[in-house]
Amino acid sequence: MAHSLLLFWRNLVLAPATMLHVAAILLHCLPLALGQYDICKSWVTSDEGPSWEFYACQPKPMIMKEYTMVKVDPPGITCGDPPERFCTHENPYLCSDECDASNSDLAHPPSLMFDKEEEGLATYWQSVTWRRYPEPLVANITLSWNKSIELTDDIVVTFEYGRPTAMMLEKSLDYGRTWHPYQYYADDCMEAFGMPSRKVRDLTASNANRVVCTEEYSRWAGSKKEKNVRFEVRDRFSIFAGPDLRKMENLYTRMESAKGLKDFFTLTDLRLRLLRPALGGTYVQRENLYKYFYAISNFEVIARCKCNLHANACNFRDGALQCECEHNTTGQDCGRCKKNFRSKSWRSGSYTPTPNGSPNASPPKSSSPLEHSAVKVSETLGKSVKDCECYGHSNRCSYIDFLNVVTCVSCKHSTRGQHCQHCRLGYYRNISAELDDENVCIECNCNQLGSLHDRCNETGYCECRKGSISPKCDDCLPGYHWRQGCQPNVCDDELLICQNGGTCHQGQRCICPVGFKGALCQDVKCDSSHRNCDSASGALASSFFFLVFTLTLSVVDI
Ligand SMILES: *[C@@H]1O[C@H](CO)[C@@H](O)[C@H](O)[C@H]1NC(C)=O
Ligand SMILES: *[C@@H]1O[C@H](CO)[C@@H](O)[C@H](O)[C@H]1NC(C)=O
Ligand SMILES: *[C@@H]1O[C@H](CO)[C@@H](O)[C@H](O)[C@H]1NC(C)=O
Ligand SMILES: *[C@@H]1O[C@H](CO)[C@@H](O)[C@H](O)[C@H]1NC(C)=O
Ligand SMILES: *[C@@H]1O[C@H](CO)[C@@H](O)[C@H](O)[C@H]1NC(C)=O
Ligand SMILES: [Ca+2]
Repeated sequence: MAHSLLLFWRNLVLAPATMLHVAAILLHCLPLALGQYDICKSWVTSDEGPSWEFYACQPKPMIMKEYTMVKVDPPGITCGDPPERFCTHENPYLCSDECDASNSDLAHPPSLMFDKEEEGLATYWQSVTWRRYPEPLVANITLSWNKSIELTDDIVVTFEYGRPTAMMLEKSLDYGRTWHPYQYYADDCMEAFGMPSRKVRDLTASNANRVVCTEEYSRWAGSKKEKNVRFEVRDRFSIFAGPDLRKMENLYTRMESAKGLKDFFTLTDLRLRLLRPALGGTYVQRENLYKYFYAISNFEVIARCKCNLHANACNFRDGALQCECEHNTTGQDCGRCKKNFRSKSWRSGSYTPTPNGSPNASPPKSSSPLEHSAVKVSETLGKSVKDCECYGHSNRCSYIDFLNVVTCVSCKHSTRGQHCQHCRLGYYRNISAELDDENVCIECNCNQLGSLHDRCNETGYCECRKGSISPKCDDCLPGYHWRQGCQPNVCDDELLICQNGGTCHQGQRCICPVGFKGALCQDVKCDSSHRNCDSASGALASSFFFLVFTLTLSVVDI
């Protein structure tokens, strides 16, 4: 068998001298074919004794219609309530068929899209007829798995009584919160969606995840002959894996480097938007609307649970599909490290290197209390690690395992960054100095009172508070004076002039002559020796207004 051969070869590598006492036990009795990624680990014996060997792994494809929740919109779109007659394009004047939701023999509920089809007897969901023409007859069929799944084969929707002349497939990656077009279908793509018609099998490596409109599944061919509408997963796979999908490792390698490609086949929900039913000809016959409706007998979705290459089994538990996670990972998609494992170090398993990939298991938490940040794995003298380039501002590097990078630690001379190549906050780059110069970073020196914070831009300019100006924000704009930062002037020589002979002191206040007060010395001061000054000034003011009033009146008179 393939798996025993492979294990034999592994042991050969592990223990070339003593392979005679080799014993290999497979935990999972699945055939381990090259590049199938269907076992997570195996128990191997070598010179050092028996131990587990771990591999990247994924569950087998499943018939996903068995696990889906379905919702059909709008309410009342399913036929039979009230009971309704319908006919077919083949027999347009023999409208004796009936849909009746209250009679199990004549009902066509949504569940009939997902049952097992018995030979020769199709069971199907059916919509109401187009009795409200010309209002469009539209329906949404939404399939939800409450789990990320990865398509492994074509989606095939089987229509009885003719395929729609316009529809689209949408998908969601976030449990139905957002939706994205997946494929458009029409007998005339340009007319229905303003898109050119394409065939998926004409796509190439550079546009394998393009969303297209196709006319292949919408033309009228007699309702009995061509019933299926496809979302072509295999055609897209074969761009990389070759015809017959023999070189799946090429596809997997490609998915490893192009995340968009992998995500293209991943979804949590699907929505079929039926936009116009089969017409059976070019025009809608308004006098016989009983022959226009949708009927779907099967909705086939073959996919595997997305388990991030950390599980080879996926089971229906607690109302949802769940990955049976290995490699010390957990979660519905094995998207986290188990408790007591360093969760920051979680990584998806990878298909590469072929044939068995890398498990990228979650490493155990170190017992040292300093280690819980999961940052430092190894610390070495700068010169001894090839990638430890710090431009002379440090001679030590750390390896951050979850990012897989080497980074300088304790950068001196006010530098920071993976290679100490940036200036710390509050410093800016000295353009006349090289990166390895001690003077490469200059302090911003922003005036604390005049600036918003102590950071500056690349030319050393600080960000000033209202009223302050200059590179360090230590000067004031006209109309402001410095007093613990720039304050708006109370008086000046232009607009806020001190009156009645007062003088402006540093923009802060008017120094008023005896007998006057107010911010601009505009008021007469009243003291005990001027008893009547309030009423006097009051009288003065009223006579002034009287004067203005009479002047205005006389202007009006003229
Ligand atoms: C079908 O779903 C789309 C969004 O995907 C929505 O805009 C539209 O209103 C829905 N139609 C019906 C009939 O519910
Ligand atoms: C979806 O799955 C989660 C956990 O896997 C479960 O807690 C939740 O109840 C499920 N939601 C529905 C609507 O079934
Ligand atoms: C998971 O953790 C257990 C216990 O610490 C350890 O024995 C095992 O090797 C770990 N598995 C992997 C794949 O790291
Ligand atoms: C900028 O670098 C040059 C060259 O090392 C140095 O002479 C100069 O003093 C530096 N400027 C500041 C403001 O530190
Ligand atoms: C820095 O800020 C000053 C003042 O706002 C501006 O004139 C200068 O162009 C800025 N320099 C850069 C590199 O953004
Ligand atoms: Ca069926």
